[in-house]
Amino acid sequence: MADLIPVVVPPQFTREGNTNHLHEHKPILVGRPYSYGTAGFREHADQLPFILYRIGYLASLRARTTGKAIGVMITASHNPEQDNGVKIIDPDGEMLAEEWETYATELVNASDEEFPTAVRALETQLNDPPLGSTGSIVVCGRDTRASGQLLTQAARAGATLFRTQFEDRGLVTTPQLHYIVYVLNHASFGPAGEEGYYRHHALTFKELFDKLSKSLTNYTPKLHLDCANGIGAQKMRKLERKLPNGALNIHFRNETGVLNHECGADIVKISHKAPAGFEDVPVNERCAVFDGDADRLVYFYKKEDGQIELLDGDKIALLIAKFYKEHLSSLGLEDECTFACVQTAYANGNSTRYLEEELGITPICVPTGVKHLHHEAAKYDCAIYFEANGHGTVTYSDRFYELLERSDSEAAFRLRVMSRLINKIVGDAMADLLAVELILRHYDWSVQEWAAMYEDAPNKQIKITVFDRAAFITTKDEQKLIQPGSLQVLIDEAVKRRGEKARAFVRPSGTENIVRVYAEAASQADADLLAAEIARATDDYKDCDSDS
Ligand code: 16G
Ligand code: MG
Repeated sequence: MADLIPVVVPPQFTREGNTNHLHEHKPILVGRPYSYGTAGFREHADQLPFILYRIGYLASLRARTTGKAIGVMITASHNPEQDNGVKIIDPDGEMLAEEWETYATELVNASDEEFPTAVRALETQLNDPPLGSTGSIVVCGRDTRASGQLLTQAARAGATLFRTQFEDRGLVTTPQLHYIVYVLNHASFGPAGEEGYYRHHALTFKELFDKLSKSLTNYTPKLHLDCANGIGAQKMRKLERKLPNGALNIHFRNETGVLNHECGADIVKISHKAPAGFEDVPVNERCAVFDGDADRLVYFYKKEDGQIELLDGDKIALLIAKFYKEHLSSLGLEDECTFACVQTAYANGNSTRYLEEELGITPICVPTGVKHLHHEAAKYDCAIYFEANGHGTVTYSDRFYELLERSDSEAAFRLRVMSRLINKIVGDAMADLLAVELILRHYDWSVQEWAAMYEDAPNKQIKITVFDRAAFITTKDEQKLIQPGSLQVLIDEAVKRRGEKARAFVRPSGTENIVRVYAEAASQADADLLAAEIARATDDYKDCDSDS
């Protein structure tokens, strides 16, 4: 039997209460067990030091097991400034493998007394991966939240418990850390580190930009960018400086105020309103919006009537899908190359219809959360995946790239460069923005022409706090409830009453103890009424318990 490794757990990191790095004792306020959800662990920052310590350790174990670089990203994305969170990035730049999510949940929920035993059990189960194996390293990054520094120290303490190398990369966007980890493990992909990220994206952008026509009638390089007062502001400025002169004229907004406060992709998508700080932006001008860690992108423009026209993740997906589909057709690669567009239940019904009817692409619907979309997309030679909320990218196989390399046509060149530009590792607001801008330039389209691809079906979302979200179980595509079955009957009846164009579903959130209601209908008034009716019905089930 493998030797047991002695574990010394610093007393400051406990389940019942912990002392932070300032030696203040903090009781753990969360009554429920912690769980590694779709976005890792997310809590009020005060709750997180002991979690970071344990996750730092788990990341080092993952690094030792794989002999590779593993990422630890400290962010709570679009949540308020006082929250924070952590997720682990696997060697291919992907989200943590599912069985390791279970280990993470177990380790974090172990009491102080149980923790050393849990660690030993895990080490034994994994055949005691060697200490300090070549290549194994934990690379940590954080967004601009004030708590990030303290939490990095906690991650370092956990990661170095068994002498694993730990590197603090400081302030980075979430996709930048994914890129850094990927390149550390795949040196041939591109230039390393944060500087390498800028070089790779700026050079690739220039390659395509140089080939596109400069005599444009409808596209203009002027763009207003809402940075959500987050990390995207400083990083996009760095990238912009490296772009060819005149390629983009970005007016940066919301760079240094309170993170995500009345701005950012989440608020614009959900409220359908322009972010704060955009009062003086003229109507019809193109505006783009990042979220707090710059892995989500949506666009909008202000209309004469004071409303905004939102171009969300679905519109971005369809713009990119159109570009890819047309290029693949012109190269005669439609049969040879498997191609798909992956969406979730939140994709607007009219985007799905446009994909099928206008572009001839059968959409694939998977559960919410980037990892589900990414895993599905990876099954194809080339796939575009986007959530309506703005997370998404294009993935492609080595074979796809080889097929393109066989041709020296302009179309093959454009697809090759576009594929390298978009961050195939993970959805990336900065890379997606560059891709969208080049595609608009290619078509010489104004933002209005892009918006006119299809009109969004009116829709409404409502959230309902429940006792136990695990009591709500859906089918795989999340469009129907399996449990409570009687609630699904009510939903079906309500949808039927609102006519042919109506659609609605209820699903438990993967990030909060709530369920979400989504409704679409022929008019906004109908969508609002349908959502309200289903919300009322759902409310009657809010005390359901998954055990009963
Ligand atoms: C997380 C997911 C996002 C998903 C959202 C859904 C990642 C990186 N993020 O933010 O993809 O749309 O959760 O939240 O996977 P919900 O389950 O609360 O609706
Ligand atoms: Mg985010």
